[in-house]
Amino acid sequence: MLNALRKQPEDKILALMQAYKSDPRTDKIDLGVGVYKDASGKTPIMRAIKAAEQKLWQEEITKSYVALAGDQEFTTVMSNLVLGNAVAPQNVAAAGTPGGTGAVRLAFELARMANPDLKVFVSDPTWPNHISILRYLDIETQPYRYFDDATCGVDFDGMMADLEAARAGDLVLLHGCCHNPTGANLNLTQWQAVIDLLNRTGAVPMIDIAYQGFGDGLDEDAAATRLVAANCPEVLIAASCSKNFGIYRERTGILMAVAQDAGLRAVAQDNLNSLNRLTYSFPPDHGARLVSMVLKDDALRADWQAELEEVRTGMLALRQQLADELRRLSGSDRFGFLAQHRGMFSRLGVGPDLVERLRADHGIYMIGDSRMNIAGLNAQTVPVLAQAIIEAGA
Ligand code: PLP
Ligand code: TYF
Repeated sequence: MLNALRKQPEDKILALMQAYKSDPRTDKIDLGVGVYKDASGKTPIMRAIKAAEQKLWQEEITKSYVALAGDQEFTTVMSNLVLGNAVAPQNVAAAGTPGGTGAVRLAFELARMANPDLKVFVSDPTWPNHISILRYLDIETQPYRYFDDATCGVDFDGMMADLEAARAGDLVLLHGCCHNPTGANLNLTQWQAVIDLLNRTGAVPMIDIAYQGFGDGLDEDAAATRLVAANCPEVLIAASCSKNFGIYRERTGILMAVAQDAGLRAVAQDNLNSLNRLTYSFPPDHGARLVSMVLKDDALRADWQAELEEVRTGMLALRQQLADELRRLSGSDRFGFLAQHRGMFSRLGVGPDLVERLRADHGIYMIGDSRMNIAGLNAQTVPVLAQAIIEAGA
């Protein structure tokens, strides 16, 4: 049987992570995989998470199964964190998942259970794993224009024109904030126009929010998701706790399905429970429990928010420094978009040859589409990167 298997296409981001690891140069710079790193290059365990973990170790008295949808407390605190009071809690079905990836997969499977002819509209470009999962599930995908190469901002007219083709029963996948891989985001006026279009066509929005707190702040980054949830009859929301709680390997995420009434919510909840059971029975609990403990304890929550804020403003400062440095070296403002982009990533907007020269000649690793992880920089390496970008011919 095993001899019938074929090698699978690799994930370019994870492949680059390996290539970086095996590069012997000591002055190499990793702007690849989307993991937050502090100025010393480490991915710290957040203080509040460490404190919650200690408390949990002391207080936890059983590791027995929890529930198919995971711990109720986790789903409650997370729907508060993401949705605020945008929708009535009795209309929200939710299930814990292994990471945001698990939630994305669950969302696609749920939508396909409802509509076997499902089509999913995805931004061009989007997180490559969206495409890989959709392809694996044999779900039709329809890219919509998103990134404007000329301005390195959003091609909003192109996006709206392409989304006109969406129909009832289709899903339109949107990044809640901090678009991966481009860093370019819609403003709230544009979000409202997308909502109007969705309501006119009957297509259902699906929001992937993996970087809440990395852009403009916790509430600011959730504002678009809340606007959609409050104004569309239905929405699927896949949220990840990997980045904003720094618990990548604990595999902590959630899928929420906002329904029009409690009856539809109950059916959605039953299907989410069932899909979890069919896939892995129970979602992981450790990370979810830490998140609940942090969000429910005033002191831990305040400390978490303070540390997250340091992470966020640190990345903003690096963006500004890089934009300033490139303005100085290039004598133009054509890299000004770097300071406008939000989140961990920016697409630099240069070709693959230049990306390859940065890697080969300077040991600077970014994804082939010129996505760079801003958190891979520090105040000392920003000028090195800026110089290399100009030297490489940008
Ligand atoms: N969605 C987006 C847009 C992402 O960038 C990521 C990256 O990690 C995820 C989902 C999933 O994250 P995880 O499964 O690690 O929680
Ligand atoms: O885009 C990134 O770099 C992060 C991490 O299959 C990641 O989202 C990358 C690929 C993948 C899972 C996570």
